[in-house]
Amino acid sequence: MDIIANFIDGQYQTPLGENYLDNIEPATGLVYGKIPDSEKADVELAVAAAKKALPAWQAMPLEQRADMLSAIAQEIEVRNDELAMAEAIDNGKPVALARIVDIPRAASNFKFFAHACSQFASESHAIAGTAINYTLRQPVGIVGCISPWNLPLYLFTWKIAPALAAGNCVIAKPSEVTPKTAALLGEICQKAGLPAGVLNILHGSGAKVGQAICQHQEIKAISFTGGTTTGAQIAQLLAPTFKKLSLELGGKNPALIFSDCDFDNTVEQVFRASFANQGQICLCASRLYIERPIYEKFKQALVDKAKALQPNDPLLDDSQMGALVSKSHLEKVLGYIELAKAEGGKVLAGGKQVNLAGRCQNGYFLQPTIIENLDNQAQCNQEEIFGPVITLQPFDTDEEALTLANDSNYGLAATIWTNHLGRAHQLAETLNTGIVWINCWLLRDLRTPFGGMNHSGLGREGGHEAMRFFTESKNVCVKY
Ligand code: TXE
Repeated sequence: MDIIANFIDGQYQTPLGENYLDNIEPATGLVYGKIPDSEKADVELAVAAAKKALPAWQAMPLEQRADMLSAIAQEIEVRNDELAMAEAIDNGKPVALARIVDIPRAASNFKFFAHACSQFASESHAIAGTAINYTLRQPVGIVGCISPWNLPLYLFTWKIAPALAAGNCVIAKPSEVTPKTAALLGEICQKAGLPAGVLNILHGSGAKVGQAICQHQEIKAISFTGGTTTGAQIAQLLAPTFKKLSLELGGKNPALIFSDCDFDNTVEQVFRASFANQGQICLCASRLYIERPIYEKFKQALVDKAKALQPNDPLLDDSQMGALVSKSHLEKVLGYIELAKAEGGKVLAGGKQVNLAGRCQNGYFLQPTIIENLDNQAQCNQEEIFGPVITLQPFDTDEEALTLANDSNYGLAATIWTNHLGRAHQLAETLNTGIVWINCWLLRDLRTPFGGMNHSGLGREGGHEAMRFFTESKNVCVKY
């Protein structure tokens, strides 16, 4: 049995209440570990450690702080295979995907912000002949980072790295569904020489330890990625405290596919955008709008590919589609497929749970699923399913495509597939999403603003946006 501990003050520590939650392997449905069911008292310990560490961390020369973040990145790279295997066991994602995407990206997050902190600058504003203003950007202090289960180490480090780079001490909580790689990050920080208390990692449920982190008076900012409903709860909880809050929430992302697209490449890329990580990425395409002249051909190409993609044991090197993260999540996604049928949808491919033989016979596997014939207002076109399920709709004009795409409460990411330059730029300008990809998907430059509008969140992560979030700006005005 794999028993995880909290990482507080540079040491692994058992939860004060000695309570644990089960950790289940999605590919087998079996309990394979225990994780701390931490509570308020554990948060107090972590905050005390962070408070003690804060003055020295803030006073540390920038170059030395950057070197430590680089050392963490290097150690993640050294342990790539081990971390990828841990991620695949914990999350159900294909180990090959974790090896080339999740873990390298976690290392890049630390590498990127090790450099970003040395490039981060603030402004000055002169009042000619009278005065000069300069802006100081100072660390917030102790901050909380709360992350979800879909890209466990990748999203955990996407928050922690800029928070540390900006000179904060961090109390971080990974999802209780996928805690394993976050737990290993403690060892990595020890090896890299990160001072005790600078990063503290607490495990447990959102309702208990997550909420206690949000409510702690000495934690001055919360960076959260997860469901929209949870985001709304946290926003409500924090409103009277005026804490800084960054929310990266769900999406219901449109893909606009035009007749003049590069057909084969678009099929390939849109398929990946739909089903990568079993469709459990907030950026995945889920509503596909296809221009009528190529609708049937494009649909058929997607259906053929979906039928050829079989979920398999994620620990096998050649597995391209693993298990959904949990039984309850699988049931939720299956529920949406039933709802789609009830709403008049036609299932063109997939739609069923897959029972594999052998060790994975009780795993949470689902066929890649394609549905057509649903109205844009159908629940399955308006609510985030967060699984390997996409819907298809034809359109006739650019205006119609835009109207359909923008007809959503969410506003995270959109993709446009066309060779018409003017159309692509014009649509990019008018789509109500925080991110637009043209003829590509998930091509990431860590300097760019990352996040969504409306129900997809509040604020932006990435590059200097993240450094600004994790600092307080103070203007100093000097009269001549
Ligand atoms: O998210 P939760 P879950 C979406 C997706 C998915 C849904 C639920 O639709 O089906 O969210 O996923 C912690 N105070 N996304 O259940 O519950 C929790 O412990 C403080 C989109 O994982 O929002 C975990 O660490 N913390 C998404 C984190 O919040 C709380 C990626 C996320 O949990 C808390 C994943 C509380 N009251 C899911 N309640 C994306 N956009 O990337 C929970 N938590």
